[in-house]
Amino acid sequence: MKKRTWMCVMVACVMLLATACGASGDSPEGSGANEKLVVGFAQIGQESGWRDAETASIQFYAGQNLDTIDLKFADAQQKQENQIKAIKSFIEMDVDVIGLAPVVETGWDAVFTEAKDAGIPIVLVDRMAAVDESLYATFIGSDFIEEGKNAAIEMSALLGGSGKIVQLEGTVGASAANDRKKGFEDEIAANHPGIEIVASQTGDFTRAKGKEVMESFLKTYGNEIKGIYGHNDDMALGAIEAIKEAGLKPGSDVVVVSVDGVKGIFEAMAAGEANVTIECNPLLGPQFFQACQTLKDGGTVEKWIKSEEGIFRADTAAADLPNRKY
Ligand code: GYE
Repeated sequence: MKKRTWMCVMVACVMLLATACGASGDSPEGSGANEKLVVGFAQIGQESGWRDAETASIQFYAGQNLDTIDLKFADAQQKQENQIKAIKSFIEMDVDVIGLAPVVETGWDAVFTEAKDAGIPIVLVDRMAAVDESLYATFIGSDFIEEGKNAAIEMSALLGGSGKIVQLEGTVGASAANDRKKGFEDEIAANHPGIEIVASQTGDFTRAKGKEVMESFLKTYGNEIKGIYGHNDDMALGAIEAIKEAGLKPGSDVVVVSVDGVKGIFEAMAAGEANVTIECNPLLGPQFFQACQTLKDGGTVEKWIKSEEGIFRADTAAADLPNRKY
């Protein structure tokens, strides 16, 4: 071969190599610059209006940013084992970040360690996991103890400091249930001696179970019950149905305090059938993806990205309703 032909072959080879490097993202300088953020999200399920709003927020944000975000979404149908399976498959796919709303608090150490060993950060969304801080990057969500405490203060004020009440707890073992119970009960025990919690049972954060459990409470305690505290609005809405079917007036005969701030409870408050909701923000999509991007870029995020939330009462519910986003 002539010298010129050799030169051409060599130049071509170098160019090919350069293209190959660029395509695989191996070149140290350009690495990741044009790549999408690949995120796996292991959702709990569809137990409540709040959960649906959170899912919508995450999917909407990803849908608006299809050119930069690739979202792999899994619905675990309330089962921890399904969430663990989803996390394992995200690890296999080598996603950039894994998002998880842990259905229960415990039992995550092994799979979180697998993610850590694979170099994939975990972002906890809306519920906490009881693991060492080194096993997750950040928790984006609310202060459930504070929510429970506020619910207790509101309940006591509605009842003038005394009366028998019942509690509808969320999913057994969920951080949102554990802490909303603790915050509420600690505040009652410390500062509201006239309030007596006569019964407390899980309604699994669903409207149907909330109704069922309230029916059984009403059978046992009848009109002795002066208030119900629901760990979420959906269970409170179920309880409201049960109270009405028992011939009592929710909102007055039995006061209703719950957590979330979904539209349904604002409608109930505007109709005089519920009294207070402690807001818990489900619209976490934008914050979630921002944290994921920061982590992908090698930046650091706060260990707890706390939601800012309010307390809403029946007297302003009709005016508040048009402004509610979920
Ligand atoms: O309050 C409830 C939902 O984890 C904060 O889960 C969330 C809770 C929310 O099902 O409605």
